[in-house]
Amino acid sequence: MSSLEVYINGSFYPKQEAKISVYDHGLLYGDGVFEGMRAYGGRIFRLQQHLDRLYESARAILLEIPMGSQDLADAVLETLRRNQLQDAYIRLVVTRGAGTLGLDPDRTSDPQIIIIADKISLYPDEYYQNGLEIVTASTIRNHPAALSPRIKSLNYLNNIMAKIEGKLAGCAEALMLNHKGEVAECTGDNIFIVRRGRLLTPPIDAGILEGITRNAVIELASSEGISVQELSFTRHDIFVAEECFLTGSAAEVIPVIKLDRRPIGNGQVGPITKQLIQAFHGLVRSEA
Ligand code: PXG
Repeated sequence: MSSLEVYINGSFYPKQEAKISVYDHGLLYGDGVFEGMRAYGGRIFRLQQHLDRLYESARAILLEIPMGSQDLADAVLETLRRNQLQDAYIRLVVTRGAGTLGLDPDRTSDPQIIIIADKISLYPDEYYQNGLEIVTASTIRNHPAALSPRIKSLNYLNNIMAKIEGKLAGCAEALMLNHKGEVAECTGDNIFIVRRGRLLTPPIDAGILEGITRNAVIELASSEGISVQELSFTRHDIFVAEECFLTGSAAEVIPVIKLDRRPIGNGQVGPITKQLIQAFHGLVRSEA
């Protein structure tokens, strides 16, 4: 297959030639926003919701995206077509643009709009079949008064530090708590538990990213007749839960069978998790 083509500000470049300035504040300071989404059968799952979240993230950091939502949607779809991808992972990035060596965002110009469409790299199938083990990171999620966790900014060091802790403990994901010690989310995924037959997930004000997969699973659970509530909980609730799983655009719905080396429920992938994984696959196919 020919080289992937990357969209930058209205033009397409072969992957190796897709470059932006080293003076870009996205690189120098992580000053910018992004989205990660998935395409199924050539259609992007919940594209409008991803775009809405991107524009909200940008607005929250006073970054004006120099392109309307409809044109950006067209650009995303064009990037997918050009690369002849049906099932793909799409990364949409908007940086503050090149500027002077100083934090001042007013001394930058030309925000860069970058769209990369590439093959999806999934977790090994083993994890979907048998479940993941996760550990609690000592790195907490961003304090909302420092930087809102609702902003999907290019500053992911907080989550990367937690991810490193997870990997050092031999786990592919790590649980992050909020500044109150409650469960927030994992480094790139939202979390759900099943307790006494009910599905629970932390509310947005627990300091999490409002995941699009999370919201889809909440809707799915309701339509499947599973009681679902957005409620704050602690690690205790996971230790005594029957089931646990994570959701994210990249991971989709993935079971968790151990937290901090302690089995959750009977240590096997649970029936409600299996039901929701199935339902999620049905949903993405039906929307594709
Ligand atoms: N929480 C956080 C902190 C995220 O970054 C999610 C939850 C899930 O949200 P969606 O909308 O995707 O259901 C995310 C987003 C990766 C990767 O490479 C994943 C995300 C972001 C960046 C990289 O796995 N997930």
